[in-house]
Amino acid sequence: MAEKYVEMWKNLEMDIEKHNLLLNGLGQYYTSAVLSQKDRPKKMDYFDYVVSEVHGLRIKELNDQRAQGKKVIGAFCIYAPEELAYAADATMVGLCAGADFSVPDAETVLPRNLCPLIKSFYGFKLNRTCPYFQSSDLVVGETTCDGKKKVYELLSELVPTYVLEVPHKPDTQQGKEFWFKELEAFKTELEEVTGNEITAQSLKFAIELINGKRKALKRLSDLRAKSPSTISGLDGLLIEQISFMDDVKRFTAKVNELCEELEQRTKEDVGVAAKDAPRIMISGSPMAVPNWKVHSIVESVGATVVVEESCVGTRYFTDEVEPKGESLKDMLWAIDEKYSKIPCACFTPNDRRIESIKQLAKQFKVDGVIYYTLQNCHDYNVEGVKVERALKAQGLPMLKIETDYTMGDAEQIKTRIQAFLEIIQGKKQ
Ligand code: BJ8
Repeated sequence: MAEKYVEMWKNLEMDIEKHNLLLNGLGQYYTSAVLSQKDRPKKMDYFDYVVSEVHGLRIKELNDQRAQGKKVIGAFCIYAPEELAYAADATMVGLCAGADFSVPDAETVLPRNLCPLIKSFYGFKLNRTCPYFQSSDLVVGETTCDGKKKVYELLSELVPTYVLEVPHKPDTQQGKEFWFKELEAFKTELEEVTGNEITAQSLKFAIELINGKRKALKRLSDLRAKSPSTISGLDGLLIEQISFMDDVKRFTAKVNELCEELEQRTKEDVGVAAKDAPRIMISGSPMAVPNWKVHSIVESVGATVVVEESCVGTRYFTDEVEPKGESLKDMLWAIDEKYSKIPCACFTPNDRRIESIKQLAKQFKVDGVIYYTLQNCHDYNVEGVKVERALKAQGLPMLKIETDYTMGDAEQIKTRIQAFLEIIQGKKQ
């Protein structure tokens, strides 16, 4: 891919040499972790193609649109209301934040004992190897965890950054009213950046567009509740990751096509894992592309990941925006309602998340939960205590894994997962 796009990357002021190193590493990792899987659905071809062009053709599409005046808004969190961006005729994309590649660069500025996701995104902007960052006209941050909040101050020195203030008790009336004002302010900011007014009509269109994407992802997720698994957890995760980068309409259509194939597989009883393979839920910190470590390990030892209770997973698509009227205000309130339900561990209390985990465990008939925390992510780490208590009450085992983006602990994690699976097998017998 490199040759074809060098000019474009140069125009985006990327570090070409470093970026080549990144692409080579990613290509090899993708081949060994993803392409090597057996019996993948045919419709995964499209998603493999997207990944092969994720720094190429997709970036060209975005920049061709920019040349015609359309803006690109980069984001890191599912609290950034993408409906508003699309209503302003902009495109929202997820920014690079899931690789260790950029962490050493970040550590020349940031403290080392910080969440790898935060170090990763800051490093990607610093070392100019993320074409999504380089193509963004505006980056949207949010006051969720402290690490992110403070790093956005530094990030704003490198790229125009707008920070949404998120209420930390979003379920309260006060929280909802506060968030409504933030949504109005973000709407104004987007109108200024894009030069386009957000109208009731454009917002309605955007809500339907994004609801369509969430519906397709939910359809795919619900299919993963069937046994045997018709698609690997790793492929399921990959699609959830791609949802933040690809063209929304095309992506939605392709996910629905894949679902049709999986429905057929279910009818024919075709699976990618053994019928009695332990069914695992991964719950915790989000896994941005190319963070495939835990899924790969779990599935390499004979279990199957059936659901991700994560922002790259169910927290993103469980609820839709459901306006109760046609006015702009009605729709903004519907966005307010939907986003207030995202059970991020940054919020307090966060009982909605515990309830959601219990419900997912039932729906997906899971045998155990792997609680995944990125190092120094205090919110998810501490909340793990309550999650473990709730699962214990349901008789479900939980394994807590705290890790970063390096592969140094892969063998150790594998050993722990194997021991966890033995406990599950023992319980089953
Ligand atoms: S809504 S989970 S996407 S904030 S892992 S950076 S919390 S220290 S990413 Fe998140 Fe939005 Fe919440 Fe979801 Fe901080 Fe934890 Fe790192 Fe995190």
